[in-house]
Amino acid sequence: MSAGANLVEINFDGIVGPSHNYAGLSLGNLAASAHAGDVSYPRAGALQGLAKMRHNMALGLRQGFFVPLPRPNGAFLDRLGADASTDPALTAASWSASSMWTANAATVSPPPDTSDGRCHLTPANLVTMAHRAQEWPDTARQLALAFADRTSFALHDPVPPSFGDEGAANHMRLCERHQAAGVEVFVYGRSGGPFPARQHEQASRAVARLHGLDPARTVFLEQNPAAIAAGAFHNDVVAVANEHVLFTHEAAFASQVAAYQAIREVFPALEVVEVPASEVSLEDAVQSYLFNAQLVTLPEGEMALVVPSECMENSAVTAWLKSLLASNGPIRQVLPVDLRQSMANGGGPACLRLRVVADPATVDPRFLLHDRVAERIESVIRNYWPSQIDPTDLASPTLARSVTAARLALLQTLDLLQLG
Ligand code: SUG
Repeated sequence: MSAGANLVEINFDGIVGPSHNYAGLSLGNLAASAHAGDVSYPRAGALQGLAKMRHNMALGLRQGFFVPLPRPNGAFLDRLGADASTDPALTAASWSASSMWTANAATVSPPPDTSDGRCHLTPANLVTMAHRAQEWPDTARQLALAFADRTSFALHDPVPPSFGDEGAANHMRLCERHQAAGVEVFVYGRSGGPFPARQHEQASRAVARLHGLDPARTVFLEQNPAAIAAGAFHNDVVAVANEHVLFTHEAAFASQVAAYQAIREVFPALEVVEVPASEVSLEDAVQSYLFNAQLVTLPEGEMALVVPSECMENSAVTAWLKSLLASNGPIRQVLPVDLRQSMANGGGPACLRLRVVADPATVDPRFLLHDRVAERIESVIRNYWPSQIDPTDLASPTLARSVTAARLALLQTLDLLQLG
């Protein structure tokens, strides 16, 4: 394809799975650690996620979705010679609903950026965290179904395991408009701090090569170790880009000046909206998830920032947002959404979505959201998703059966039983 005429940005959100729980599995993810052991509310969480999708559709944006992966994952425990009595952390890992955060499902390079004019996707290996490393084979199956049109999409194998890859959460794209050739920015971390650096530089470089990106239009930046230490376990906790705008905390990158310079050299139109640490500290940024917003271009052409409602409860962040709206900058609206169930595990609006620039006609329609499908999804969630899960219940065979049945009911209603 590559003609570009019908290319649009489609956000594919992960439906919050019926096994959503708080087990504190992600070292360096401060929200997840703080909520370890709490009772979770999967039904409420899934309805919050669906409401966010509908909110964005109502703005005139294209919306897709991915279904939850099979949980509990018995094969994961089998391969470790474990069962539900071995270790609560392993059991919790096998139950994790973490695939909801589809910003970690894959890295996506749209057709205008790639050498063969197809949209390239590489599933993230997510090797750093055990509960996430089990995701990619099922994610790859789902991507292969959603993007089966080989004239439009190229799917790669994940980068080999020693090089940690966490997908689009550490990848940004700058462009005049989504349909035009862009500059792709990969952000990696270096180990050595108190928390794991999940994105390996070599993984980012491999993805760029596999996707056939023009080296002259590809930028590699190091994350600020202080940001990782403050809880920015992915770059999308401290920066987000959309079209020509980079919205970033001033302490996001190892060298902020060098980062802007490197991008400007290949993308002179760059407009940086930088938030100074003196107005919003890294701690406030991580607590509120201000940067884990969806920065979107509305059909009328102006940009809006879809932020978690936690931003409205942080006085430093609200003060800064007020000044943003009063300025004559490119971001004209701030739209809060309630994602409290996902947020308590460290997943804001941007974590829950994977951006794909594609012609919707080339995507399997079963993965595209419209009102009637949203109603059917809502009805399955209301009828089948557990209302609450106590982490101490995770070994329960009864709960396992209801979680499995809930997923199958969703697959059935979406005509996706082949993913069963
Ligand atoms: O990998 N939380 C996820 C949150 C991912 C957020 N994604 C982006 N920033 N794009 C993670 O840390 C918590 C699971 C638990 O503790 O049960 C978790 O996996």
